[in-house]
Amino acid sequence: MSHSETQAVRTEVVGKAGLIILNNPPVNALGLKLREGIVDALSELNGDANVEAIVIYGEGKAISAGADITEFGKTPKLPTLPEVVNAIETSEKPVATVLHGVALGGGLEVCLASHARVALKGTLLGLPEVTLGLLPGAGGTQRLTRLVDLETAIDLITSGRKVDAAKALEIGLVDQIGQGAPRDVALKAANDIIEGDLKTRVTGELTAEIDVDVLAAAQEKYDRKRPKLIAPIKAVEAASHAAKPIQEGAKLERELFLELMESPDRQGLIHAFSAERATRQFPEAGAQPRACDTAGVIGGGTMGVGIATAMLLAGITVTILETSTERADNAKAAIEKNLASAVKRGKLSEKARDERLASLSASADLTDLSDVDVVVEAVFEDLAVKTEIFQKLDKICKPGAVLGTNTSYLDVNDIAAATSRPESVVGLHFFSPAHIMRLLEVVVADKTTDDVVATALAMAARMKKVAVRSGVCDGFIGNRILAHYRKVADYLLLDGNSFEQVDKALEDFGFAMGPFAVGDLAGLDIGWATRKRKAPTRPAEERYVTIADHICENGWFGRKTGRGYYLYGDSKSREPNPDVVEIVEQVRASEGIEPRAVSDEEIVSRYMTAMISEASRVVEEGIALRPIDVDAVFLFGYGFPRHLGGPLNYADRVGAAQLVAQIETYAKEDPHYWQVPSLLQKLADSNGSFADLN
Ligand code: T1G
Repeated sequence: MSHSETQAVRTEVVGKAGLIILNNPPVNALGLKLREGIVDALSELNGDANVEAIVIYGEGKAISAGADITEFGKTPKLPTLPEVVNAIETSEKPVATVLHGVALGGGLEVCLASHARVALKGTLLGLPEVTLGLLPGAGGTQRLTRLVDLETAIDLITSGRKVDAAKALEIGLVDQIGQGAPRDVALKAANDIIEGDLKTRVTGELTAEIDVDVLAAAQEKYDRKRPKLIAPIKAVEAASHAAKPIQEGAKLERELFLELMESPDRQGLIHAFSAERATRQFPEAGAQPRACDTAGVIGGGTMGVGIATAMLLAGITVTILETSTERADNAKAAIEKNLASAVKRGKLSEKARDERLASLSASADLTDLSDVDVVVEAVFEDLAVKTEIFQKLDKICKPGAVLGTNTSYLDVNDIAAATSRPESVVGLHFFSPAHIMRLLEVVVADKTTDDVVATALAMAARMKKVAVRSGVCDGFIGNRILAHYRKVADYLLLDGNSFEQVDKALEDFGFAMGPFAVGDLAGLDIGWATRKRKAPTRPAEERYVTIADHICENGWFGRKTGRGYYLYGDSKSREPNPDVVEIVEQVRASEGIEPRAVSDEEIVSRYMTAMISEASRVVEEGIALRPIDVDAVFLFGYGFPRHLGGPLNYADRVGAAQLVAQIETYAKEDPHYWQVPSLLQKLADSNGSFADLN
C-alpha cells in the first residue's frame, strides 16, 4: 500500500516482520479509513513472501478506543468491524497485536481476533459497550469467553469495567507484557513468533466453557437492577452463544448488537458521552489560560475541604485558609482523610498521596495567598462576608491571580465589583462532595475576561471535572432549574400523593433517589434557608407549600438529625416519619384540600415537564450555551438517569407539542406556575427539537 493512500494505516516490512501501523488521532477510533486500511494491509502482507509474522500496533495515545462513536446511528460503510476482525483471525500468516494506552470496545475485539496479544505495562483493556447502551458487536462476547473464564468474561462484558495489563495477563486475556515503545515491542513480538517464543493460536477455534448457572445469575442480577437497562441483559444472551461455532455465535451476537443500536438507551447513553465532552466548547476556550499551578482555598468547611482535595488530586499546590490556625489545621486533617480514602479506594498510590500532602499547607493569614495563581473562596453564603474577603484579596493577591468564588447563587457581578480587577473574578460552582462530583459550573460574569474563563476550563480539565459554562442568575443553571421543578413535588404532596409514592415513582423512572429522600440527605435546613431568603420577593400569586417549613420548625432536617420525611434509625429500610404524615394531613385540612393522588405516570410527567420548562428558559436566556449543557449539568451534578441523556434530550422524546399540551392542561389549576416557555412554543410550532440547538 502506498503511504500516500491512507495515512490512517500504513505497512512496513522489517526483515520477516510485517508491521501494520494505526494512526488515526486522537484515539485510533476504528472509522472507515482504519477498517479499510487494516483489511488492505493484511492482504498486502499475506501476499509478501518475505513476511513470516504480522504485527498490528498503534501510534499516538492508544492502540484503539474502539469503534468510531461518531458513526453510530448511520449506515456502516463496508468493511464492517466484524469483517475486519474476521480478516485478522483468518489471516494465513500469524497476526499479533501490541496493546498500549487503551484497548477498548472494538479496539479490544481487534486484538482478541489476533493470534497473540502483547500489552505494554499500564495498558487498560475493556469492553465498555454496555455503558453506551450496546454490547461488543465484533465478536467480543464470543472470543473473550474463549480466552478467560465465563464469570470474569461476563463481569467485564456487562460492567464495562477496565482491567490493566497485569490483570489481563493473569486472567489469560493477553499473552505477554511488553517493555518499550509499541514499535519495538511489535518487532520483538514478530521475532518471538518466528522463533517460537511467542505461541500463537486462533481464538475462534478455542472452546468456551459455558456454565448456565453463571449465565442465569447474571441475567437475574440485571433483571433486578434499577434502572433496568437492556444492554447488559442482551450481552449475557450474546455470551450464551459462545459454545457455538464462532461464525454462528458472532452472527447471533451481531443481531443483538444491531437491535441495541436502535434502542433509546443507546441514544441516551451516547448523548451523555457527547455531553461530557461537548460542554468544553466554551466561546472563550481558545484564549491563552493563565497559570493554575498554585491555589488558595478560603474556607475549611465541607466545600472548601472538598475543593482543596480535588485540586490536590489534580497536582495543584494548595493553601487552605481558615479564620484560625486551629480551624486551618482541622481543615488540613479533613483533607488528609479524603486523600487516605482515595488511597483505600485505589484511586491514589501511597507515594502520590505523600507528594500531594507535601504540597498542602494550612494558614490563618490571608497574606499567605499573595503569590498563588488562583484563589477559590468557599465561605458562608453571605454577600457582605464575600465582598469583604474579595476586597482584601484585591490588595493581597499578585497581579493576574484568578479570583474564584464558589457561591451557589449570589450575583458574581456584585462580588467582582468589590475588587479593582473584576476581569479576574469568575464563579467556580463546585458540587458537594467537591472531590467526587464531576460537575463544575463556570459562572462568567459581565467583566470576566476570556483568559480567566480559559483558566477555569484548564483547571477543570486537570481536576477531570465536567465544566459547564453558566451566565449569572439566581442558582445559575442547575439550582435555578431545581428550585423550579422541586415545587412540583411539594404540590403533589399537598394535593394528595404521599411523599413515599412521589419518591418511588421518580426512582422507578430512573433517579437514584426521589426528591424527598434527596432533601433528607442534603439537609432540609438548606431548602428552608433558601425559601426564607426568597420569601420577600416571592410573587403573591405563587402557590406556597408550608409542609417542609413545619418539618424544619421541629428541628427535623433529615438524616443528620435522624429524621426528616423518613426515619433514619439503624434499619436500612426507609421508614416514613409518622409525624410528617400527620403534618401533611394537618396542612391539607387547614387549606381545605380534598386529597387526590395522581398516578405514578402523572407524577413523572409533571415533574419532568416542570424541569424541562425551566431548562428551556435557561437556554433561551443564554444562561446555558446549549441544551446539551443543561443535560450535562443534570447528568453530572443531579443524578439524572444517564440512559435518558439529560432533561432536554429526554424532552425530545416527549416532543415539544406534547409538552406544551401538558403545561396547558396543568395551567388550568395553577396558571402562575405552569406557563409555556416561548422557546418550547417555538419548537412546538416548528416541529423542532432541542437537539437542533446543540
Ligand atoms: N470514537 C470516536 N471518538 C472518540 C472515541 C471513540 N470511540 N473515544 C474517544 N473519542 C474522542 C472524544 O470524543 C474526544 O474528542 C477525544 O477522542 C479524546 O477523548 C463494535 C460498537 C479513550 C478513555 O466506549 O472512554 O467499540 O472532544 O476527551 O479523557 O463492539 O475517550 O477531543 O473532539 O475522552 O483521555 C467503545 C470511549 C466504542 C471508549 C480517552 N469505546 N472513549 O479518554 O479523552 S463502541 C468506548 C473513552 C464499540 C464495538 C463497539 C475515552 C478514552 P474531542 P477524551 P480521555
